[in-house]
Amino acid sequence: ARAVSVRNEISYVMVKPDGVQRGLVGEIIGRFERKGFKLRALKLYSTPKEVAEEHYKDLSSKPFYKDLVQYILSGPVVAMVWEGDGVVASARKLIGATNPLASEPGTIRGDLAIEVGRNVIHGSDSPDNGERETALWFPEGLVKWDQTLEPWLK
Ligand code: 3AN
Repeated sequence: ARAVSVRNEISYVMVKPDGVQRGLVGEIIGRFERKGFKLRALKLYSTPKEVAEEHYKDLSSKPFYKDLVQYILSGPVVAMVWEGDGVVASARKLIGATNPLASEPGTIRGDLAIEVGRNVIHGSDSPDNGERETALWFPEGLVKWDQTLEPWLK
């Protein structure tokens, strides 16, 4: 059994520099808002090199690792944390497959991207990584707030 209620599940979601430069921030945030997840943190951020390297450290042996880090550092990102029951898996569905040419239409990558090396958005791939990445990108912590007009969505 989980020690923490799944209702507190969080995903670290990031509009990558191509998404920011192409003006897709509102479109992407809108999809998460309309789905009904709860925004817990949000910032436009010039990523420090150490943060980008730590974020992608599991990929450090891949041939594309250097380009990947360079891409993430090429401009500001929009860093976010979304909360909700099942948010990690659901965000991955909203985002679509890693290779945008294989992503289903209707997904963010399926609708908005064509290149794996410019795939617009990141979402955590497990609840544990949601926690780890959130701690890395938001050491200042999250915003605690009540959706006072609940229950619109449960
Ligand atoms: P996802 O972002 O869908 O979780 P991962 O974790 O396999 O995908 O890869 C992390 C990031 O590495 C991807 N978002 C993509 O930007 C980059 N990446 C993955 N595979 C490739 C590749 N073959 N060439 C270039 N970049 C890649």
